[in-house]
Formats: sequence, C-alpha cells, structure tokens
Amino acid sequence: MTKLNYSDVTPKGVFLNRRKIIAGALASTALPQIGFAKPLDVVKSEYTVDGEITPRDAAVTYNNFYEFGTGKGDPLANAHTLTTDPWSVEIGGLVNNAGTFGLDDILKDVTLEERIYRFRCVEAWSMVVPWIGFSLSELLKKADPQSGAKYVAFETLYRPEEMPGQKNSRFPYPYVEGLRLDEAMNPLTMIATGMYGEELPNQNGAPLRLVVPWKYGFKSIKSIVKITLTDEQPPTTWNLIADNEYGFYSNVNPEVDHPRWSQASERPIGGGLFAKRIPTLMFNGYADEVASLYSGMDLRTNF
Ligand SMILES: Nc1nc2c(c(=O)[nH]1)N[C@H]1C(S)=C(S)[C@@H](COP(=O)(O)O)O[C@H]1N2
Ligand SMILES: [Mo]
Repeated sequence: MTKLNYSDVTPKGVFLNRRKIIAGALASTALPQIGFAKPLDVVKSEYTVDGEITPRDAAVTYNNFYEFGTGKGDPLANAHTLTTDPWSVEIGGLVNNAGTFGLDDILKDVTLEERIYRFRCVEAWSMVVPWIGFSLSELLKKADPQSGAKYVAFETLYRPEEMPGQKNSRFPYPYVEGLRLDEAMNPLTMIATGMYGEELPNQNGAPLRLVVPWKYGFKSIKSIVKITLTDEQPPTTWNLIADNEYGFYSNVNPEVDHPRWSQASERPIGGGLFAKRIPTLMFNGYADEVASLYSGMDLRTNF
C-alpha cells in the first residue's frame, strides 16, 4: 500500500487556493482559526489507514471541547481567546525527573511526524485525521518513570477567564483523563501538536493534546498542562459524570453498546448529513497493535 501524507493527497494548488477561499469566506463572519496556522515541518510515518481523510474544514469546525461550550460549533467560536504561548507541562508523581517543561523544551527532543489515524467518538461519529506529533513514550522516558508507576494521569488547563464553559458548570473541571502505563507507552499513543500539516488549532486542543486511536475520543484529552505518574487508577472526567456509561478503559468496541445507543456502526463526519454509516471495528481497527494489552480481561466489565 502506498503511504501518503496530507500534503501528498491534497494538490498544492487546491491546498493554497482553499486557504484563500476559506480566509475570504470567513473575513466577514470573523470566525477565527479556520484558516491555516503555522505550517510544520514533519516526516511521514508508517501510520496510515485505508479510506479517505476527513476534510480539514470538518475536523476544525465540528468539535468537542466542553471548556468552550457543549455545542459542536462552540469551540471554534470561543477558543481563539485561549492563550497558548507561553505554555508548560508539569510532569510529576512517580518519576525520577519531575519538573515543569516549557513547550519548546518538550519539542526540542522529539521528531514530529505525521500519523493518519482513525478517530472514533463515543457519540458514534468518526473521522480520519492526519495528526502531527510524537509518541507519548518519548516524553515519559524523559520523565523517567519509577518502577512503582502503573498509571498516567492527564489534566487540561483550568482557566475560567479564557474558558467560558468552565464558569458555573455542572461539569467537574479541570478535565482529567488517564491511561494504564502500558497503554501510555504503546507506540500508537501520541501527543499531537498539529494536524493537516499545520499547528493544532485551539479548538482541537492546542498546543498539545493526547491522541489514543483505539479508544473513544474523550480519552484524547486536550490542552494538557499536567501529567502525573501514579500507582492507582486515576479519575477520568466522563467516568465521574456517568460511570455506568463511560468506563476507565473506553476501548472502541462494536460489541459493547452505550446504554443509550449502539456502538456497532458510526457516521463519518464530513461526508454530508446522509453519509452512509460504516461498521465500527474492534479497537477502532487497531486490534493487531493493542489487543494483547487486554488479554484475559473481560471487556464488558472493563468497558
Ligand atoms: N479538555 C477536553 N478534552 C477533550 C474534550 C473536552 O471536552 N475537553 N472532548 C473530548 C471528546 S468527547 C472528543 S470526541 C475529542 C474531540 O476532538 P476534536 O474536537 O479534535 O475532534 O476531544 C476530547 N478531548
Ligand atoms: Mo467524543
């Protein structure tokens, strides 16, 4: 199979022209960040999928980022006010090299690469996204986990003055997520700093977010400021809100339905309202890479 990256599949003319079209179309409505941000130099990677990449316009306008509102368009409308520079990530807990690392400090030690991954939201829609980033394991190795570390806890920025959804909310903020350490160290697990050949737009979780392609989208926590290695399973936001609906693992699984809807199929975003639903794959199509992490586990109990 040929391996393409986003700049290959999008003819340069269309790419540049579309940028102008988008910029022009939006000048009047003053919608921020749908136009292109800073381009990133990246290398291609082995990670790609069969099927079409979701149009960029869809991926940067149809978002879940409740800190900016619960509507799919709210993050685009509200996230442009988020200050993402300066940015630092506090890494601590059961590590030998704890500290607060500036974004540049983190990026200087990694090679950014493009990875085209399937992305499946628990709401039963999906995308195919050309992310740019690096393996989370690279960052964790830098922190040097101690032998007692079993889990990794992540935390999103808490800044209500810039995140209107955090004011008077019934949701517990900051948004928190977690992985088992072996899940976090899996080569598929990445920290994304960009998508579609450019820096991450704020609404997609700038300046750095988690991407765990075999798990439901809410595990892919955005705008991370804190990473803590622990020996106990950390709390996760959606599990705190409804533990009968959202488990800690939240592996994509077509055989385990959400209490209120089927997970057997999904609606690709960007194909129009009447796009044909497609079957959902076990572990979102990444079973070869990750099924062994769960051998011997009952995936209904550990949903
Ligand atoms: N901090 C934070 N991270 C978050 C969310 C959120 O509301 N807040 N939503 C999650 C959900 S439900 C999904 S599906 C993805 C959506 O990512 P996208 O908008 O880039 O497609 O982000 C996840 N990460
Ligand atoms: Mo989601």
